[in-house]
Amino acid sequence: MKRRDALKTIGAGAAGALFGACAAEQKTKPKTRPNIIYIMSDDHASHAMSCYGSKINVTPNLDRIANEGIRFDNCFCTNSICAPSRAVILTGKYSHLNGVTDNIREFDPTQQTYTKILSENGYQTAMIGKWHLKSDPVGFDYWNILPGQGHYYNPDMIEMGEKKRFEGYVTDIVTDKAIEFLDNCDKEKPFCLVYQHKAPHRSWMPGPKYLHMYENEDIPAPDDLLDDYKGMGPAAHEQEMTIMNDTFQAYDLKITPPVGEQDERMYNAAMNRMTPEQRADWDAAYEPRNKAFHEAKLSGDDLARYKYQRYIKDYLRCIASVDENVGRLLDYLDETGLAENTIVVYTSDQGFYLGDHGWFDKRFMYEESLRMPFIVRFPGTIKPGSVSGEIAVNIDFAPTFLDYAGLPVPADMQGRSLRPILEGETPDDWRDATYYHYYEYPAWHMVKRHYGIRTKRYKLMHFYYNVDAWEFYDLEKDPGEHLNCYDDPAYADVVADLKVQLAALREKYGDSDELQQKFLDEDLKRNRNYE
Ligand code: SGN
Ligand code: CA
Repeated sequence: MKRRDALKTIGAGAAGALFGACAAEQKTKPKTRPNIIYIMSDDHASHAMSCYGSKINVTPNLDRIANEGIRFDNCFCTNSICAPSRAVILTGKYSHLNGVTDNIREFDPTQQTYTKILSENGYQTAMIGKWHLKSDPVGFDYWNILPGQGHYYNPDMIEMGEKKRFEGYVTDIVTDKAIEFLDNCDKEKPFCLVYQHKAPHRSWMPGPKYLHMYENEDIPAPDDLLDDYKGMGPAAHEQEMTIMNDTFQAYDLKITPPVGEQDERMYNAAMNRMTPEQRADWDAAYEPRNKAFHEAKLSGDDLARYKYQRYIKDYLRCIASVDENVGRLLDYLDETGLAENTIVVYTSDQGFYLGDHGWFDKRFMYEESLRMPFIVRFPGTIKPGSVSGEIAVNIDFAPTFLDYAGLPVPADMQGRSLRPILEGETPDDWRDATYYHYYEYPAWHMVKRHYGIRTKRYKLMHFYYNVDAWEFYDLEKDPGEHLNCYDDPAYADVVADLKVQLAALREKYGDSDELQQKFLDEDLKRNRNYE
């Protein structure tokens, strides 16, 4: 007999006794619902994590999560940019439905989010670190956020509406606050902690401990660092995100003096936050490098290779702090015994270019920025060392957390719980393709508006607005996406089939030409202020 039927037959009095027994059991074993710690960094590409086979750095603490849990090799975002990805994750819905298509639109805080649902159902919820959704966080019992993009040194934080400045390095401070929350939370109730780093976002300012890391080393560069985009479409040619031409010399690469008014202003704004001691340590690291640079008088490809080194070393130094601090949090969970009943996730809001195609930044549906790192640990439930190649999407995160909290997934969330995959059983009807749509153009880096489909093997994209260009890549033969085969007759059938699948996905998720035109019209009317 099912439990529900048993309750019917034994009558109200007996049922009351049964529930009483449950309550008594609850007292001795109060917490069966798991805690959730959602760790997200900003712009951390999976090819800069050793558990994903990085050729350029090691991340021993992040690797602990993957080794003791599961690593997803095909986790993708739906719109590779910061605020949009965060809005998708909170709502479980695509940008065209949650309203945050770009970094300019504000998140409507009245809409449903998974943390609101958890909070309404007995979870203590907290949001600490980078938020970036303009409106104040809602659905969190406690929040303490970095305003906007946040600062690396001596950051301001807004704690439940009150702004304060903290001395130190942002990654350390955000972790201190996360651990403080864990220390102070009610041990009788489950919690969901959303702990989000600013690093390694531009302008890649390393913390004091890592200023000299990689000093006398050369970091391997990707083969296509000097890409000429010959086999690619117009959008790849017309972007503004090459390390060579689109980084600011002082602000990004720390090569002084600044070049131009904007570089000077942004560099000074970042540097002027430092204390004299922090500044002295910084100068001791960068001044000798800059002296050598000016003496070397590099140009052409040599200059591009040099700029890559300056860029990637600072990016990786920022990641070293993230890795160290996540390790500190994992140690805390071990020491307090919390590790056992806590789901720990590590991801990034999107991927990033690490000199691939000569680029930094993200936005494109090409692999490096489409892919998100996604690793999850839940002792006793997820088999250590698991790896999944299934297509996971950031719309799935909210349903997954609700599922583990024992709550129904609202029908209007568009993702699906990853729980069966986490536990080693992929449902037969799991998706075999994902849909993508990027909107922020014209804007920083000038990546044209586009949407597309990615299956396990192929990718088809359509760039629109001031261009009408299709690109198709066979990822098995061309994983680096250098040869657009859209017009290759050998792929005509595959392309035709992908177009049908793409139309079906647009329909399924409620996207359309009319809707994208509506967003475009609104965007063009707005006085754009890039953020
Ligand atoms: C800033 C950066 C851009 C970056 C956007 C969005 N410029 O505007 O390079 O693309 O953030 O990044 S900066 O010179 O001000 O650093 S996102 O991760 O927030 O989407
Ligand atoms: Ca980001």
